[in-house]
Amino acid sequence: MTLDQIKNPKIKAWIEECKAMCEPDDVYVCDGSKEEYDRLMKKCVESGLATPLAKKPNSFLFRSDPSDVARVEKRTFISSVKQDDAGPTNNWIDPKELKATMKGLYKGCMHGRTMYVIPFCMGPLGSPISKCGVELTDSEYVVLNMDIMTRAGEKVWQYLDDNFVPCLHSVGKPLNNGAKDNGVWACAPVEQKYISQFPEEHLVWSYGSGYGGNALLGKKCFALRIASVIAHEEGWLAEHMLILKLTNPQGEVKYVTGAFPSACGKTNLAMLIPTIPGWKVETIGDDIAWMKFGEDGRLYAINPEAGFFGVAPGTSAESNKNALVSASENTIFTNCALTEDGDVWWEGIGYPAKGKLVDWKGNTRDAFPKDKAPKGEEMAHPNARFTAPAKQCPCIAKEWEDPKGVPISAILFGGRRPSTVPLVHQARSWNHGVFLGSIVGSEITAASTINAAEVGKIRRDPFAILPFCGYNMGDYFQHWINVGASAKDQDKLPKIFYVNWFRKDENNAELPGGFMWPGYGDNSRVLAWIFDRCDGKDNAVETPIGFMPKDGAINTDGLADYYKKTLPEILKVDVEGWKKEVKDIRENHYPKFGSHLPKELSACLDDLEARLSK
Ligand code: GTP
Ligand code: SPV
Ligand code: MN
Repeated sequence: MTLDQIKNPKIKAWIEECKAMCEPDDVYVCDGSKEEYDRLMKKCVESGLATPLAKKPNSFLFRSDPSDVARVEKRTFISSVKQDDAGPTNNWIDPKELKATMKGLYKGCMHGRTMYVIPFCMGPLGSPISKCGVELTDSEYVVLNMDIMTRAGEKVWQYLDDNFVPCLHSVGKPLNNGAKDNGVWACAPVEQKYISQFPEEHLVWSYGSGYGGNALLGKKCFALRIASVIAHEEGWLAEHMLILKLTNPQGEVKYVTGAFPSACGKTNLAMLIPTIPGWKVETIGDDIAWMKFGEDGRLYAINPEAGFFGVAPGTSAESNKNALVSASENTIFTNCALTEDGDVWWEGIGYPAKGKLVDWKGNTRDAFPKDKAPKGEEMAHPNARFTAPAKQCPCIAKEWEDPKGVPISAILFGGRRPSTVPLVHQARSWNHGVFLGSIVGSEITAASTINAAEVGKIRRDPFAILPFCGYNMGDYFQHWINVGASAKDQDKLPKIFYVNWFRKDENNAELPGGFMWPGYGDNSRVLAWIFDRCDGKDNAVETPIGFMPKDGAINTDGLADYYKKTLPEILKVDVEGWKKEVKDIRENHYPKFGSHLPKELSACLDDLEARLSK
């Protein structure tokens, strides 16, 4: 198809307008075929940007620029007409001003490049919950990744209508006077990067970055920032959540979603291999969930994506075998290290590298004697990623593309909290669950900052959606409360839990990585408790913070002795720690939301404080 053949006048006019502004050498409408994928990948290989991997069929390694290795939250904007609508947690610029600035940057920015038109659908084709968009980009890397991460190409046109979400992207590096990239990753300097959402128009403009969520605009920009706005308008939920299918030894099934901040374990939990016999976990999605009530009054979730853009470091046969298998062919690797025999390597892959490696910056270095490199000298960037088709996942659930979605029984919140927050506790009610979501905090990871010095500091990341909420976070809290209240049958609402796999005791040398809980496959022990809670099983005690496992209710069969010893510690209420938590929420967190903070949440905070003082 050519630009002239696009039937929808609104889509065509928008593309023409962007073309006139960006001035590409040519415009190419993507059909999403394998032939097209191979051709564009060949172009990347020939230019020196991509390296084919001898050890992995149809797989390629890209290295980005050191200034372009993760999302850039400081350069991400919610450009609503009123600043109050962006709220206290988002960067805001007046849309008129931001558009003027960005138009200046976009003017002629695609010189020497092709503008690719990518029609794409978020969610299974034909699902009533799915939504379509069109991304315009001057990056072949983006086209290739979007091809894996979304349903893209010819087949999408029949679902595209005037409600499409327009997504404009440029790497921000025009090639004037015959200049070439020469295999160097194209992007603009940090101060020129803009990842902009215009919520009233359901519009995305991204400039200057070619990496991940900054550039694959179907993902965080559309499926979270814009979709959260649409969900607010329409009464549903667009969330930074994995979706998993959990089957107990009796063959009974429950579906669970979980919101953990970036690089805090969603992909791992979604693909977990249980260490307790008889239980099974299968994957529906690993990063984003769209949830709507079904006719039967239950909340149904779909995964709007078609692939995984997963964190590579830490992924090993032991920690996440299913992710490794998913990424064993037809995969794009970004910022991993390259081995002499044509494979990828990263810290925590589970075996030491041999001989020489080309690190993520392109330098050839001797492998470190151990699996781990000193901080700052990693062979793979800490936010190195694999882009793999979801259908290649060995544990993908058969219903993962079911257009009606899957009914959710439990919603988990979590993050990296080295102290205070126990392994698991359950909310007393929906609104108490919204309270737990609103206070989520976590250590900052390399996925959310390009500034290594910030990694490890704790920040509040409500609902794990802090960088992805397209409107005022206080109104978002209220929306969650309203969604609960709107349920036809309150008993059918999912139960809400707060989990923490990341408690630490640095003084205990026995503990690998200092973690008091083994995590990964052993998280199935907690999932099993949650499963039974959803059935109302008598396996809990009430505490000041919510319901927690009764003595012996967490299965510890086969757990190493040192974890059996730390378990009581991570299953008790740290009253002093929680009192500090209350103080911090009261003084530093909740005041940010001013009059937008729902009264139900201040009531939960008062209630928690009173219970802790009893
Ligand atoms: P995004 O894609 O950025 O949204 O990340 P994510 O939430 O999907 O995180 P992911 O599952 O990719 O995990 C990120 C890092 O955390 C990896 O290095 C994992 O090895 C590590 N990790 C995941 N689960 C656990 C766990 O249960 N315990 C510990 N200690 N580490 C974990
Ligand atoms: C995250 O940071 O939460 C990711 C990676 O899932 S990115 O797509 O780059 O946002
Ligand atoms: Mn994510």
